[in-house]
Amino acid sequence: MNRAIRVVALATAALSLAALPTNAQAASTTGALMITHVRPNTAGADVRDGRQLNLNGEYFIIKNVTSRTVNTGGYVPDIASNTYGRALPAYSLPAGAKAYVHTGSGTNHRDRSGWHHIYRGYARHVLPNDGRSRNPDLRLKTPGSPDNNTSTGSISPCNWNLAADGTTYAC
Ligand SMILES: [Ca+2]
Ligand SMILES: [Ca+2]
Repeated sequence: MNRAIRVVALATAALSLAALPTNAQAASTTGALMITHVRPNTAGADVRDGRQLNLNGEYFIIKNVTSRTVNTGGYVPDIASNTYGRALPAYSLPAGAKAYVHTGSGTNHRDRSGWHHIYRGYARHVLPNDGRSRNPDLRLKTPGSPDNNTSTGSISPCNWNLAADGTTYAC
């Protein structure tokens, strides 16, 4: 490699390093699905006059990290502070694809931008805005795992501590 080419190569390497996210945490998984982001605190008021608002503005994002389609059915999001979590509905998430997992109701689908949307069908918010008492705040577990606040079956964790209004966090 001559000197000019070497300088260009080094500059390119520096640029790609600068473009990397700077979060101290990094999303991780030991399974087929990984939680990459979370928005625990829906934008605006969560409840007004006893009505739960903007339920689908509360969500977490999962990614299929494999090279094959994965059925999300049965995976257990354990929020680590109770034991009434609902397993994910059946949905075919293509290889490498990402899905918003919304708290409220809707029809599971892929949008025009290529993002997938999965709905849990709750009538209230379920991700704690204040997760300071737990770490992690959310664990994704393999199908059939217990929703019991332990790490049994856990493949991917996410932690956010105190979530600001309408803010998305990297896991
Ligand atoms: Ca919440
Ligand atoms: Ca809010």
